[in-house]
Amino acid sequence: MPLGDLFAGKATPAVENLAPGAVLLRGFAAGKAAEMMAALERVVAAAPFRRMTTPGGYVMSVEMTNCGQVGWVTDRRGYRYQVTDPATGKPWPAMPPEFARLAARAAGAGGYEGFVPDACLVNRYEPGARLSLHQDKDERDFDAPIVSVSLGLPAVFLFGGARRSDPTRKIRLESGDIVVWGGPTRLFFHGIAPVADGEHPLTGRCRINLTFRKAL
Ligand code: MD6
Ligand code: FE
Repeated sequence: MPLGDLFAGKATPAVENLAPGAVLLRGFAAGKAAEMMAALERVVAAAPFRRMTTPGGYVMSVEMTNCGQVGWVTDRRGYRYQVTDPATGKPWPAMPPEFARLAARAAGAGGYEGFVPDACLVNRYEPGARLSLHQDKDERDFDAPIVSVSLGLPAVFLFGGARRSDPTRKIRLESGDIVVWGGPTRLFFHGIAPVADGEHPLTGRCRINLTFRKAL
């Protein structure tokens, strides 16, 4: 199948290589954005957004929730994946099939066939919220990529290198953009600059990011 067919309604795929192992698929999720938001509403009804505390005692500006077999959490005891939502004591809601399908399709377009995520961390940014430079290293399997879907307000993705002190590139992410990130870049530092105020027809006054991982 031509790669272009993977992009619903688009003649030309916009695959942008960020670095060996990392690609930006502009607009890849645009045709599925409303469906994703509808599924997300059902997730959030069972596992509401909340602001978590870092091990250092800071309350994060980004609100988070999860779906899938395990969810990423942080508190004074550290960062980890766990089966239950600490806010409800119940297992995280199952990953909606449309989430898993989109993530697998995007991973394939980025060169990672057979991606089966078991965790989806959902980030919600109100204007001013940010995510400081970090590595995603709480997963057991660094061979699998991370697939990151942006919805709603745009943001500036800070894309660094293997060391915290490496220079960062600034990449504007719009609603429907997907970053697939693995291989040699899997442990690169990255973050999100403070989100600018605005209104988006899909989400209102916020940005939503879904990151799909193979954590187990
Ligand atoms: C965000 N994303 O876009 C935060 N991590 O809101 C991440 O932290 C991230 O986009 C690993 C791989 C891709 C990402
Ligand atoms: Fe991350």
